[in-house]
Amino acid sequence: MNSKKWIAISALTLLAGATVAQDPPRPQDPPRRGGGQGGKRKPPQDGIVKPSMSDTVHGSIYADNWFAMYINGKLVAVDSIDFLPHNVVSIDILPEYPMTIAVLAKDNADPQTGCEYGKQIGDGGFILKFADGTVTDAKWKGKCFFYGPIDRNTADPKVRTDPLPDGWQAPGFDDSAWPQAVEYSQERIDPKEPFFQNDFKGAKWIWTSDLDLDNTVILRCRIDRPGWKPRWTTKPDLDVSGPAPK
Ligand SMILES: [Ca+2]
Ligand SMILES: [Ca+2]
Repeated sequence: MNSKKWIAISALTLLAGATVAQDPPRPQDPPRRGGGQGGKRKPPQDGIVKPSMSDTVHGSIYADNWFAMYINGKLVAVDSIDFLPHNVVSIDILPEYPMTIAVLAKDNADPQTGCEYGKQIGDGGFILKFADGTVTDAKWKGKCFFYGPIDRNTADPKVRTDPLPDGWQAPGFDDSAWPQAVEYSQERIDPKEPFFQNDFKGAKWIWTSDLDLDNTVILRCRIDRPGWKPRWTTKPDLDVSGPAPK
């Protein structure tokens, strides 16, 4: 065998070996489990029914200027831009009813003076719409915890602050003595462009009674769906109440 022929045969042998090596017996693909979307939904295994995206509800929120939102006592959304530009926060939630929504909302205001840009008085505003029909309106409760400048006195500004009550985020918190939220017109709020690019139809702008001087407010609402039961049977096992353990 001349050397050229030997090289050709060796190359063929290597190729054949490579072909065999690339084609090992394959285990069968594991069956899909749970309630994933796409294809036929398999029957529940071991009585476990997992929620899917079709069980979730989309929501849009716009705050002038910032908010943090709790649902059924859990933190679910924080406005990712604290001041400017004004933005819409879009979220997906897995609803469970009765659903208590508790929002901490803040106008841009200096904690010492209640003013912004030095000596100016800014105004607040909050609006929310969920695809399950939940909207902000005067049925919500609202209370102010940071007010000022008192008497609109920007020359010698004074403010009044009250500590947030313990458990204000919780479903069981008693807000029965709180005033109703106050609705404001879109003209009064003057929302910026992102508002018009999202669906807020049917929702009202709300705040507490003084849109200018009430700088930090809590807004709360409970949504009831009598007879509602979750389609899914799984419960979270993880603890998301604080930062991950070190
Ligand atoms: Ca203000
Ligand atoms: Ca503002």
